[in-house]
Amino acid sequence: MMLTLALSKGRIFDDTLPLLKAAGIEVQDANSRALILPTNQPGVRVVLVRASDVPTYVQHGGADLGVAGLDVLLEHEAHQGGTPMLRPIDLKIARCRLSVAVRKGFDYAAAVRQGARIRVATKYTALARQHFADKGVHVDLIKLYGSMELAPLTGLADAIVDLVSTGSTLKANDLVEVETLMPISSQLVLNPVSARLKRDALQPLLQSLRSSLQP
Ligand code: PRT
Ligand code: MG
Repeated sequence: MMLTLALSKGRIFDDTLPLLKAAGIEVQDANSRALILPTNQPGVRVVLVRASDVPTYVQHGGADLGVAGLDVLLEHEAHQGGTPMLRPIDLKIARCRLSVAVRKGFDYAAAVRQGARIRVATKYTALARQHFADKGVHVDLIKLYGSMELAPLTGLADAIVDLVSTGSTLKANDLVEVETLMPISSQLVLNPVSARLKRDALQPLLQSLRSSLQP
């Protein structure tokens, strides 16, 4: 039986490799251009997909399991009618936070207090919509696919909702963080059918991952 694990190139791949290694799985040909990578275990392979495609692959069985940021996972779930996916392990990697940021000098508190309509640019439209609805703030959401930081600087938006880690990207663009929606880390997500049908292969892998997370 083959287990297929979906990962995205970049920080998730880089931070997942050591966890897999500690669990006895070594990804091979990691620097090739191939999108399917074998591992030292004949029953485990890795597929490389876009970060935002990991939940889609796992949900529809293109992969049995995957690693996705909580940001990507919750946004995916919201667009799929809110049904939560199975996520048995918080891997605690690729940590950051989802925050609201505005241009330095923009009085966010006043705009919110006055009940003004604010324009918010983000890749996370569902999470942003929910956040501002909970606060009772009227927003016009502007969907972007990247470089959110540019939106307040060009007058496209008053605020952005984006990931912040060190804060240096905001700083370099004269933006300030004014609110945090939630802390983010990467989650192991499981296809529900695989969870049942491939249980015997999955359980030891999940167990080793859990123990490799213990400090
Ligand atoms: O790049 P692509 O469009 O394929 O996908 P992606 O951008 O979603 O992938 P990737 O690898 O950049 O991010 C994958 C996951 O890493 C995200 O879904 C998050 O869960 C997690 N993660 C952790 C981050 C960051 N930290 C992070 N700092 N993802 C993005 N950033 C970006 C942020 O968007 C901002 O532009 O880094 C910038 C801020 O960083 P600081 O350190 O300057 O604050
Ligand atoms: Mg990126």
